Amino acid sequence: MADTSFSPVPQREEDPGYRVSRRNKIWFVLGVVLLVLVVGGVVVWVVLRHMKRNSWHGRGTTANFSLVLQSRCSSYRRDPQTVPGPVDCTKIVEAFENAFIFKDPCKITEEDYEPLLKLTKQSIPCGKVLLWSKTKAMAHRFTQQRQDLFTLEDALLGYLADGLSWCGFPDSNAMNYQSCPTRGDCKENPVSVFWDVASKTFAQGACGVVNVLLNGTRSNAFDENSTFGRVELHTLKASALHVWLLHDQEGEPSDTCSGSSIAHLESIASGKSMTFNCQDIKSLDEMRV
Ligand code: N1C
Repeated sequence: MADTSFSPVPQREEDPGYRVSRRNKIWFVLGVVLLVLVVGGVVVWVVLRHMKRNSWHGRGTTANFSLVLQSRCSSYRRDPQTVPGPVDCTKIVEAFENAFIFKDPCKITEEDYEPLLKLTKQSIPCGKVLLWSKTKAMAHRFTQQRQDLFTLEDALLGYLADGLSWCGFPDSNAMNYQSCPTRGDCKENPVSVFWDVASKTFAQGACGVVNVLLNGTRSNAFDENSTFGRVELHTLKASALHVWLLHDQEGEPSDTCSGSSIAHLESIASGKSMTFNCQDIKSLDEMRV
């Protein structure tokens, strides 16, 4: 017969050893729950951050953005007489970056670029501005040959930014190299606001006859929604507008100086008391500026 006198049924609640081990168990479970919550939180944070970096539909910031700006700034060689005072490239790069670093890439304002605009102020001589719309490569080819003429990209401000992409984050000083917002994502994105304010400033400074190279292979050579139609035309304070409408060497033109889109452009120019002229051309050699 088993002797039960030396193995009493344990008095669970009263046994101090039992109480300690139960408390330990509770602490252990709480610890595990806390750990799971912390690890889960970190994972969710990393995933959300990654999604946020990749959530826009445009190209991410150009690699080595600051270095590219710095080297473009120091290699800028156009008539130095157009730039008032010495150019401080370190300050210019800093002002460019401060316009979008640590900011929501959908809430950029023209004021954000104000310091950069001040540092890159440039006065182009009267009659020497060439605007363009849907003819970027041709316009640049032309001003390569004619160093006295300036597109926005021949001015320091446009030269710095041409072809680049940039944006940041509201809560960090990093640049987003994965993706940046397009106009479709949000209108107030760093790149769109930049080109709008740069184009506005450039057009405001133009005087005398302003030339614009438009694309005659498009059905609407003058497009009211383009930067030229939406921003530049309305800010011009010049005395005259000369349109060069470039066509293909062969084939029928899609739009001409006598077409309705140019007539519309003429009516806007006349409303601003600007003399208006339009010339159909088949080659840049015909441009007599
Ligand atoms: O919308 P657009 O042309 O009519 O803009 C061209 C017009 C030019 O006269 C320039 O002064 O506006 C200025 N401008 C630039 O200089 C420029 N460089 C690069 C406007 N946009 C510029 N970009 C980029 O090309 C920018 O991303 C913008 O959205 C396009 C506009 O090109 P477009 O439609 O052919």
